[in-house]
Amino acid sequence: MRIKDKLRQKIEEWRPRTEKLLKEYGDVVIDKVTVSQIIGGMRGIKSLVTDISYLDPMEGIRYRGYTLHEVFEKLPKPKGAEMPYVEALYYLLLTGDIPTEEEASEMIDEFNKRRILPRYVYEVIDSFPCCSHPMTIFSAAVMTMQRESFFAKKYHAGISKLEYWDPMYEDALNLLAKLPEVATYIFAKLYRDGKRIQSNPNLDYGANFAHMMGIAHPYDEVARLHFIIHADHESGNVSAHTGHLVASTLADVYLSISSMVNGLAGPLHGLANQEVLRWLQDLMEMLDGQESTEEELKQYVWNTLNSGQVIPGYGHAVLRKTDPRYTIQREFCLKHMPEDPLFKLVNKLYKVVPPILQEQGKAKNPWPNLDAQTGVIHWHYGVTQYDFYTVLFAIGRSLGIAANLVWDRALGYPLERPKSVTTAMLEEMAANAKAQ
Ligand code: HAX
Repeated sequence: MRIKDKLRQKIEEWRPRTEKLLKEYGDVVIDKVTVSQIIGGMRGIKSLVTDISYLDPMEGIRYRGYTLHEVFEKLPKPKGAEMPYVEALYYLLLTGDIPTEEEASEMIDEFNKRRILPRYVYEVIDSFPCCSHPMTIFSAAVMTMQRESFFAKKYHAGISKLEYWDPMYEDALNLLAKLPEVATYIFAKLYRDGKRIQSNPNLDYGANFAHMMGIAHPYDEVARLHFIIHADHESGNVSAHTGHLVASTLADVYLSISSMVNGLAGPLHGLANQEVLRWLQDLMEMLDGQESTEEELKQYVWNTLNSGQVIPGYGHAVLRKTDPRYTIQREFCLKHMPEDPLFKLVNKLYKVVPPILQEQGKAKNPWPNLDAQTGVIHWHYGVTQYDFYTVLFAIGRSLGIAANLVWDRALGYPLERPKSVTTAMLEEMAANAKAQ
């Protein structure tokens, strides 16, 4: 028998065992967790500590105890701007305090003096073969800079554990400051003329990103908005958890953030924002420029579900209400682009999709997550290359993960090492536990 045929046969024999475990023993408790939690991606198991953010299923995310609306209201903003400084958010994530104007400006200086990208990073980006995904290039560019790691050098020189956080702090700032330049050069290479727009040291993080993208106001507000709402979602989501997991081996910030970018690049996680746009574009094409009726939208949603696919931008592993990150973006759209056809379509879908997911009865959360709205805004401002959207997510998420990594080192969180069991062991443990 050919190897692959043999493997297929074994997989088909094995699947009913996993299905039976979930169906008949899902609620059985083994060592304080249920069989369905052991098999089902460790849902809800409390096994991580972070003080940077907390996700309540009904309320959504809080950064350092502040709701997103409070964060947007309280953080210092550039003169005349609607959205706060990204640097001020990083100050909050790192210290737990809302910065004064002076403290925010100190953080802006810290970012500013670390912006310059080593030449070899451009060369690495230049060397990627055509059709590489921007997230792949972004991850590689971050990893390329690992040779700069201050932590790695200090560790090899023999530093006290109590001081580990200090070089992590330096690495984190050094990397974060460079991400907009990395991302916008990837954008220029893949989708523009390949020429980079020089960074402007007089601009804040968000405004400089918009400037290097070559997009006018209010895209600077969009950049600040997006970097802030994507920054953190407590520690159990795949990207944050990956960053933490890799760092738990005492890997440096570059290795950890590059790994988290890879986790973010999966379609069930950060890549969902590009999937939403692809799905919406297919729908627009089908509508052929005509206004959609509610019936047509319902049919389109059902067709997606009946073909075995998920509705991108809907559902969540923790949230059980509309994601406040969706709501904040919706408020931005209502203010700045209420007549945008794509936004109007997303708004209509907000009414149509949840009842259908409820009727189907599978998704525990039928409400939209942040990815349902993100791409629509970038599309409106001319970034129609939807493969790029997750790179913006990655810049935002790096802020939260970097703050977590500094604190991971400060508090000396150990190497992660959960325990696995075999299917046969689980079957036996589940049967014994059920019999008691
Ligand atoms: N459309 C169709 N089916 C869905 C669904 C959706 N949007 N959301 C969940 N389901 C299905 C699941 O696929 C699962 O089906 P099976 O039992 O056949 O495996 C069932 O409902 C139960 O899933 P769940 O417990 O409600 O959700 P999970 O915690 O397993 O998964 C996901 C959470 C976000 C992955 C899921 O809701 C999903 O696939 N959504 C669409 C993709 C998406 O928008 N991802 C981005 C999420 C936010 C994020 O992390 N951004 O980065």
